[in-house]
Amino acid sequence: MSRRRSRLALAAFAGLLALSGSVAAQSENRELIDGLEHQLLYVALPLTLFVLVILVYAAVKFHDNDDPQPTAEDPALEITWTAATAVILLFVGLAGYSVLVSPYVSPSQPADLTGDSEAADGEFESLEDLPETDDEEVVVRGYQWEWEATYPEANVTTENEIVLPADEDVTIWLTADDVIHSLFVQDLGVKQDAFPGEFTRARTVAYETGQYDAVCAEFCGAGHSRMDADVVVVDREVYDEWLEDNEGERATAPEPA
Ligand SMILES: [Cu+2]
Repeated sequence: MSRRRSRLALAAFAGLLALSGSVAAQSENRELIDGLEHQLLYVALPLTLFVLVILVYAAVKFHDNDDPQPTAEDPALEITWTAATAVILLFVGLAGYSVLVSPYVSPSQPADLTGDSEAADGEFESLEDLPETDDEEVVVRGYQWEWEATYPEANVTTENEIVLPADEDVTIWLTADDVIHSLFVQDLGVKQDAFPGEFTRARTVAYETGQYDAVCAEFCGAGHSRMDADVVVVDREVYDEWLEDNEGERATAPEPA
């Protein structure tokens, strides 16, 4: 490759890296998901270009071929593309799997945590039934069409606001009153269904303080589209102080510093 061409290739690669975003992820989940998307992009882009080039080449070269011939058999070529496809699919599968098994993306659910394989979903109907975790815990209840968050540690409640401490493992215990809802916080890479009469677990560690949008991602009736909430991530000290100041009360979220 000539120097100029290799320089061009380098510049293109650098551009791609810049496009793929060097911005720090807001949470562990987001970082894992973004990383996977970039890995898949780096595989998909050259493949797409490769197919396009062959397509254009074939269209230009054969566009006025009056005597088309059947393709000759070429076992070596066929084995090569079958093996190459298998390798690529294996990579995609492994890359996806390595994100799926993360304890943040797919946290252990109540029945896994108790280690009781017999435990049915319905056995975790109240907070007291839930297994202990080492995480900071918030209980989020979805109902038509609001989200209510409770912080068991200080019995504080917030309406359509979910306050989380930054840089801390957080478990969100989700449940619903009426129909199935789903808490989706895109910027934090969190999405988990909430079912009536049982608890599901979402988990994350948020790295950036600030305010994030949460929406309901499961169609749940006429008010579904306005079933949203703010996730407010604050420093640990702010979080603790806020809990203390509002013990046993309904509160509004602190300012994200
Ligand atoms: Cu909903």
